[in-house]
Amino acid sequence: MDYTPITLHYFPICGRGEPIRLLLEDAGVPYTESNDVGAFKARKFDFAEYAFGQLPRLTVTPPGSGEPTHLVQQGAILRFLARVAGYEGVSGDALEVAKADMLQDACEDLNGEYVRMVYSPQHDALVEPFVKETVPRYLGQFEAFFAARAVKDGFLLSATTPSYAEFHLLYLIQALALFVPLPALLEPYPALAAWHARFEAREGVRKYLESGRVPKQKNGVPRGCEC
Ligand SMILES: N[C@@H](CCC(=O)N[C@@H](CS)C(=O)NCC(=O)O)C(=O)O
Repeated sequence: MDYTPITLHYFPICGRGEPIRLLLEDAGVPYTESNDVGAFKARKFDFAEYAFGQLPRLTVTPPGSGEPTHLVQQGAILRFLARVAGYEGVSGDALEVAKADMLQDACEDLNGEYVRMVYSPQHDALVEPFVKETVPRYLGQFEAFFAARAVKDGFLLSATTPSYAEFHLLYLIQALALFVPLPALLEPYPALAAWHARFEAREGVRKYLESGRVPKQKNGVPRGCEC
């Protein structure tokens, strides 16, 4: 990949940084990470550095220029990496790519519901409906989405390589598992469970998950903590 050196700027948690880390790790792309929250807070209104005042940010170096470029917005960063690291499926057909975009937007909807629950001061009252209604609704949809597209042995767009959106879903399953532990979380969803097992067995993903480098906290609140 020609855009090195690459730096991921994010909080020292999983959150929106984790799908990006997972894709970089799966691709074997070297990157460094900066968790300098102080620098972000001091400069977040510098729109040349943080176009929309938020993290994650991926700083990449276009080939031949030597001038770093700052990319923001999780979905845009993932799509950029998909293009340059070969995660757009076999055909690159617009309708095929749209399947990944559909999954990404559905993941974004689930992430919105998850984040509202986990960060809410009313969290204790929101957990039960989240677990009993929200989680089965989304996971049932993902199951049908995968089953209808014959994601039997491989991934959404390819037998061998996940789409960028599947890294988002992988992270969300890890986050949901804080509330409904695996394997029970995926037991009612055989296509999703098989996909998840295949995904976690991928060499780069497995090495990363076993590396001790995965942030201890899923989110920026104690209930998003695994320890
Ligand atoms: N739409 C943005 C949302 C980014 C976002 O919500 N960032 C949060 C952390 S996950 C943030 O930077 N919060 C600190 C702040 O807004 O000052 C994306 O997808 O990247």
